[in-house]
Amino acid sequence: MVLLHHLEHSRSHRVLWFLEELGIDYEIKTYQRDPETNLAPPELKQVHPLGKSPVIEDKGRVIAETGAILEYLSDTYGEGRFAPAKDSPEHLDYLQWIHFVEGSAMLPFLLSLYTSRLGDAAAPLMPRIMGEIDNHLDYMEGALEGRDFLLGSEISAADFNMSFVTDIANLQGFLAKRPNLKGFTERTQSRDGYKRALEKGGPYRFV
Ligand SMILES: N[C@@H](CCC(=O)N[C@@H](CS)C(=O)NCC(=O)O)C(=O)O
Repeated sequence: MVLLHHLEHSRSHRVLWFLEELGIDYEIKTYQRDPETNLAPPELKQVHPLGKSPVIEDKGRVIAETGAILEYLSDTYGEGRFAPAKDSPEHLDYLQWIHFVEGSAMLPFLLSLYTSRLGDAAAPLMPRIMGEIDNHLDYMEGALEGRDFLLGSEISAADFNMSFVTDIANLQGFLAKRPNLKGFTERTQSRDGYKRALEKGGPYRFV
């Protein structure tokens, strides 16, 4: 059975949500963040050397990285529901979106988070960082023109991965002038599985 090592208030929410929508049996082990540092507890390093979440265990393997976890779960348990067929033209789009999330879109948000701790000293960096946040969000906004999800009318594992970026962008006020991304956020957050994941994994607040 799949075991999810779930850290509160984290990217792990999207894996929990995906497990809910897959409808498979799974176990969840929840970890609390350190109240002062906000870091994961040291026990997570016993699961995977990076000590981060999400991590899953299944069939004797430990799997880290949300994109890889979602691809693995989709391939193993999705029965074709959450990914286009490997020989279809959409599959390459799917791969690009899955990898775009952590490989590209998250970087400017992380830079913003870390440099904000420098106070005024971060000011010279902010125009470039904010420019890159806009660059990535504008690309996503354009991709969602006329479609409900990244690949069209059907939700795919790429959308689950993307939800962490759109949830953060929404919380930070970046979606007010981006109606396609705002709509995407409303569609993802209103799904029953998303809500069940919040009930099972605890509140989800990006800090
Ligand atoms: N690229 C990884 C990022 C994993 C990651 O940074 N997880 C954060 C949660 S949002 C974490 O565990 N942070 C706690 C820490 O660094 O101590 C993924 O997509 O899974």
